[in-house]
Amino acid sequence: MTDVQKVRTDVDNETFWRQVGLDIERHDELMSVLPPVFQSVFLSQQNRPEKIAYYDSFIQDLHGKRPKEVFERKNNGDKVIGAFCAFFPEEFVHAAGAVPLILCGGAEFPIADAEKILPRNTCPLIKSSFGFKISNLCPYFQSADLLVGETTCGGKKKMYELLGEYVPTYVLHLPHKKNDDISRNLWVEEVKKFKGIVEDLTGRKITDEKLRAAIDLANRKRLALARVYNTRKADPVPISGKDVLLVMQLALFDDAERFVKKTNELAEELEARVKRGEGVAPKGAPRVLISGTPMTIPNWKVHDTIEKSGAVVVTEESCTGTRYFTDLVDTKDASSSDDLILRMAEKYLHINCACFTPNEERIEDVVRLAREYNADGVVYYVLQFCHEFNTEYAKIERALRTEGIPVIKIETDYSDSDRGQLKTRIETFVEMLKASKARGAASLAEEGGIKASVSGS
Ligand code: BJ8
Repeated sequence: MTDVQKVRTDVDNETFWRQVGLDIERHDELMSVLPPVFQSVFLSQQNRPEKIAYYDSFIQDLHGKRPKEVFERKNNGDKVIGAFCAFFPEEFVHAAGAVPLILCGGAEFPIADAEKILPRNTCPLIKSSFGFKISNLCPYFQSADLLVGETTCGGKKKMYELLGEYVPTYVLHLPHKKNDDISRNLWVEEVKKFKGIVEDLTGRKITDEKLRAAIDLANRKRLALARVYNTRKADPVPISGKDVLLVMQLALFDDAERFVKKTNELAEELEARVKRGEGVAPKGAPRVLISGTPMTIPNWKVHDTIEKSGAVVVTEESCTGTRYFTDLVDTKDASSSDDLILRMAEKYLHINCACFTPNEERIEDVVRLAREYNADGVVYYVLQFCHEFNTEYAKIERALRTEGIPVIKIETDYSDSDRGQLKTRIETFVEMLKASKARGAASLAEEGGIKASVSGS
């Protein structure tokens, strides 16, 4: 980058946004919606952990401080690589001293622009992501030197072709059958190739030493998130599902080292709360697992509706949840660069995206997580027009019903038009969970009474 192209970051936000080419008027309109929503969804909650303040302040200056940091890195010669999926091998990006960002759109605002090019009956995540770029509404998007897509669902694949007309875009070839050797080898080769692409873009060699350090960093991020999630197994739950969703969403934007530090601090506070029996919802409140498509900023409506109905979200089987952090890259005994890449490729192939066939591991995972987190019910969340996750529901529903775990499917988009309907359906579901918990408690008490009278007679 030449001096002429440098973006000044020691300026007010509006000056910064002008420099990076945002459509200021529309951007103002977009950002004006955020504070009241954030107030109603997050700040109105009672008894939040203190350490959540870091994530609040990140959101409150979402398009200011962090994008400026990213442009500062660009000014210093580092590249920025944006992606849209949990399959993005961020380790290579860290190892090359570049900045990884996940750029999935979670807002309704740019969708009308996207629909001038993309079919209306496309998943909102795809339309919103594309819309943010073509409408110049996102400073993170403006920073990207390369975008990385992947061959997961059909809608994304075709959108990436169009996105490539605006920003250089590389599409990772992800096979759709994970349990055969041909697919596995293809993916290993693709991951290897991607390493070369990052090296070419950055002009920096990814040595084994740098790659090991980057793997360690990404693993520490996953472990910090797992630590937070682990505290949610307690009853009462020490943190709301909304707050954890916020943490997850920022894992995709923040500086990785800082994020690890802040998230471990949060986990420490939550662990202390669990020891004291302190929670954000009353002990015994219905516990909900959300399973399905990812939720990116500012897509908070399902968590918000569930928690305002008197239940608490205790985990998310999602790429903005457990699918993002569950597996680590195991570098033990890896003796060569090829070995490290193989371990990385294997870790990523364990992500149970509905684009795979068959995908039995995901079905088993949902049941396992429901048990582990002691969930009373599952909300299966599908973004409209996502055929992969929508179709997979049939098998998940069957597995959950066999286990006696109630489930409801919510298919929605980013608009607020179905808020009322959503609220009614979720409230009914939560009432049903409450009633079934009350019945369970009554029959336990009755059983206890019988046992006491038998032993007393
Ligand atoms: S690994 S879940 S992040 S693809 S919701 S765009 S699948 S039509 S987001 Fe995903 Fe990677 Fe899979 Fe995870 Fe398509 Fe479905 Fe939309 Fe989706």
